Amino acid sequence: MIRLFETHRIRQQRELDGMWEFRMDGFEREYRLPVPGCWEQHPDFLQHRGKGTYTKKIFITQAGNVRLAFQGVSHTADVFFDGEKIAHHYNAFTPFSAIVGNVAAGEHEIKVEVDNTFGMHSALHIPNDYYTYGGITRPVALERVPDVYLKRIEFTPRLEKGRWYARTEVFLCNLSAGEKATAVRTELAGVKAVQEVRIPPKTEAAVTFEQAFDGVAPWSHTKPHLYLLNAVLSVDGDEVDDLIERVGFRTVEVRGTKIYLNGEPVYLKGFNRHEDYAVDGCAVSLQHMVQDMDLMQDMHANAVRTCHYPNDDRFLDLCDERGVMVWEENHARGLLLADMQNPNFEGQCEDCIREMIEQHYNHPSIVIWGILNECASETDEGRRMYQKQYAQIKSMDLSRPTTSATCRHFTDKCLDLPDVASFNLYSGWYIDCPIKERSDQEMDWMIKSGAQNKPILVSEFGAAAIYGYRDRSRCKWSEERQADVIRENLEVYLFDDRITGVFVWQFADCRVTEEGEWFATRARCHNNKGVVDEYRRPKMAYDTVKELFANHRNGE
Ligand code: ADA
Repeated sequence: MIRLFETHRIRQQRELDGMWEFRMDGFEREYRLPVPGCWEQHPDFLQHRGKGTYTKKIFITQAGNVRLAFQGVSHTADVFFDGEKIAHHYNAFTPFSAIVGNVAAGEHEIKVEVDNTFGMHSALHIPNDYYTYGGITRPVALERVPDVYLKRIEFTPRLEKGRWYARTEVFLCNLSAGEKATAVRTELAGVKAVQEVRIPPKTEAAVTFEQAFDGVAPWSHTKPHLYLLNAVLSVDGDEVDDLIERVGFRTVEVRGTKIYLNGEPVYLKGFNRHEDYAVDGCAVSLQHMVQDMDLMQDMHANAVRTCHYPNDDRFLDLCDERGVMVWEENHARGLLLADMQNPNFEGQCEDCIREMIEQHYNHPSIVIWGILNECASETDEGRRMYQKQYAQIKSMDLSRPTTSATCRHFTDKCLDLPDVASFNLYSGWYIDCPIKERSDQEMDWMIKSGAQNKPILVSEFGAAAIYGYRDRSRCKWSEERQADVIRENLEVYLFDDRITGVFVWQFADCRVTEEGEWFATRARCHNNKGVVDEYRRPKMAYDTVKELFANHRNGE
């Protein structure tokens, strides 16, 4: 399943989830592996870094244009159709697609060469405090598209004098060699419209609808009302394609030191969540996504940060349905300037931001775009790159604020750039210091250094505990100590008026890479700061967060 709602009624689409043939470079035998899935789930590849090839035979019943849509391949994919290369894509966490024109009816072969190796070719997937898995890790769909098809939709709602309006942009593509006369019809919340457009050969076009919507219920974290936006494309009078999006009427604004949703100030309280589950790896199943959502909401969270990369559309669909506000960020964690000076870095970040926003623009739950977690924001060269990435986001989406989580304490040079300032601080774990005093120091400095009159979020804080390790001494790594540290931090952050949100690091334990830096020193080669372990077994801190989040603003 690609999305939690049907995206087409006219377009023929089938999902290619299931068993694919597989071979791993350097291994003799052949395998059959599940897609979506990580190859690390197979006992031969438990922590294999290399190149593997997936193949699948498909049968096309009606000749025409075939579109293959990949929601995520970790971390680099080269896609071949009947032996011809049709796509290359870097980054496990953003979707991509490819179209093969005029495919004859009959049997065909899809081949995907997958690479999860580290090296200069990969500036974002590097040895890190999370694991880079290998495989076709998110769903794949095969579609039959006409010569002119609907590429995507951008829905931008706004509230003016108590009345809802929206700009709907429908992007379409003409694959043919001839100009096409088309009509795009939209329907949303009972409001219908149609526009005609002639598209020259081999080009793309967009049609824009500006409309008012009366009687619609807004989307909010307390009442997440959703609507299906249906676009239908006709060519020469025949309905040939369609695309359905699910949207919400909501606005996000920064005014002074607060974040406003539909004109009301909101406080974000939630978790950092890696896409990583004990037996799934990063190919987290829908069942496990739902379990994560149920557990976070049981702890009265109303927000989640997709640390440190764009997430699976299905998880974001769940956030839309449940009213969980999302800080989604591009793919980067803890890159030093030397890492950011990898010649591939800026291009790979630019691609990631573009794909993230184009794919996720319509999720009402996404309320903030983040970039470059704990990267080199203390350097002039780093600042240039932060500036460029914020500018790229603003060129694509003016409807959401921006932020970035810094750990460049007292040295950050980029705090004036984003709309919201955010900091990661591990008082009581990495640094033994009075929490209130240290967070005052942090914010006083941030406010003097660019973050004045901006909302401030605590994007990370927490402590580690080994699940099941209980110790009355409440020593480090015991569940007791983790619960104490989280309590002491929340008792400061939840009640500091200068802070407009907190994200516990982290929701669940996650696997880390053994190669490289100090991550190998992490017990079990996991980041053990989850309030649940990788099997979602709650530690004592689970009830601590539940108690403190529930008591904050009546758990709203
Ligand atoms: C950093 C980083 C997280 C994680 C955390 C930790 O703040 O942003 O990804 O590595 O530290 O557990 O130390």
